[in-house]
Amino acid sequence: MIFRRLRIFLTEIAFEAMRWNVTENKKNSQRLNTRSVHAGFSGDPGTGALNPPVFLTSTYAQESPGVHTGFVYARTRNPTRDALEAAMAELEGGTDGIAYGSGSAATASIIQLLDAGDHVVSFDDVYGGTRRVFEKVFARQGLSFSFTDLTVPGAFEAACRPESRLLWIESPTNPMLKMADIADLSRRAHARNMWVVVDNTFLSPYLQNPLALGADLVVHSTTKYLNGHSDTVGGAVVTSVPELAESLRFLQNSVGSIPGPMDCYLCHRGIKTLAVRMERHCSNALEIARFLETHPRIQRTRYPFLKSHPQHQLALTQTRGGGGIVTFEMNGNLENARRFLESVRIFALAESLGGVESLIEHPAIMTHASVPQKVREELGLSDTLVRLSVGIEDVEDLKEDLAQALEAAY
Ligand code: P1T
Repeated sequence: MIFRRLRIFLTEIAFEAMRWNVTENKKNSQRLNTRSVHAGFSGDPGTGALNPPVFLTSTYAQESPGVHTGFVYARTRNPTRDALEAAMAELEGGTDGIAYGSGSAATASIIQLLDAGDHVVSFDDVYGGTRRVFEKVFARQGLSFSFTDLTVPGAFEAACRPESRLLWIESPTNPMLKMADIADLSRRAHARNMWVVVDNTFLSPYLQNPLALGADLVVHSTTKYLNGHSDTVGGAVVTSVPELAESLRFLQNSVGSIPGPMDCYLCHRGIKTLAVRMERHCSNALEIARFLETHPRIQRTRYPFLKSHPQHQLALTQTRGGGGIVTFEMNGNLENARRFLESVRIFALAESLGGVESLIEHPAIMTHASVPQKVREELGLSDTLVRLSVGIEDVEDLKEDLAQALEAAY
């Protein structure tokens, strides 16, 4: 009996030591590359293992009813998930990270913080699935949503109502890469007692930290750059507001939209190379954007670090890089776009983004098919709009691939 209690006590100390190390790392304010490698786990105190163990368990034995190690049931807590959540919090500069089974589950969880009757102001050009869950799921439950172009001065105020509680920003947006001034909008939303959420999926914490700019919640589809290898689906929310963290933890446990331990491990492993991957994504994407911008078959190329981007100056001050996504409109019609997308050899024609391999997709038919056609037209999601997720391959190979597919498309 005494040994078992001692074991429980030692386990608690070990996990506290792990957390303490994480806090110390944060205090040291290490630089981004170092933080990506070490965030969330500083070695297993028992064995010295460098990587977090994968705890494949649904439950934990208790010494006596209510006497336990702090781990009771795996929906509520799992040490492998704890490590990923600590990493996310550290990278985004928040106090609390909460992990989910998908980015969509993370999005839904934030909306579940609201009450029937509340109103959300959202950027108009968000991921198709985000608009879908707002309009097709939560609107049925008494919440209302307004979609507005946050790049237009005064558009935010015009969309607000007395019952507005939340501002939803995606920056850059999916797929048009519009950018919102997070610091300015956060000030204006806070003046109206609204919470500010930023979906930071497209840039990752390596390139943009919304909490430092004034946002209250940052949300990620970790499926993308954080994992980086296209082998898990996951999501995360980070905040420094205790009240929001507590409510999100309660929801995570009550609704149960958690990731499994193996997926947490894989995502955390991916994060270790986030910094080097993002550097290559950015340099490859910028070069491809410049190549497309001068290509005779391309009408318009969008990339935040091109001088022609409407919010280029904002991109330079708000972010540390343009990211890996490039969107462009081709000349011609849907048939040309189809032939182009069928002709690529290195780029894979697939939904998703942020993995090491380059992907290409047609937003109107694929990722944003759930957006009503009228709205797609208003946003510019035309039949000839193409989105690239530029991977980390040799950029010359990627340019050659796009060039030959453009040749084949007409
Ligand atoms: O796919 P999931 O992990 O559930 O994440 C949803 C999501 C949330 N936010 C943004 C900005 C996203 O781009 C996504 C998912 N997007 C795609 C699958 C896509 O191809 O655009």
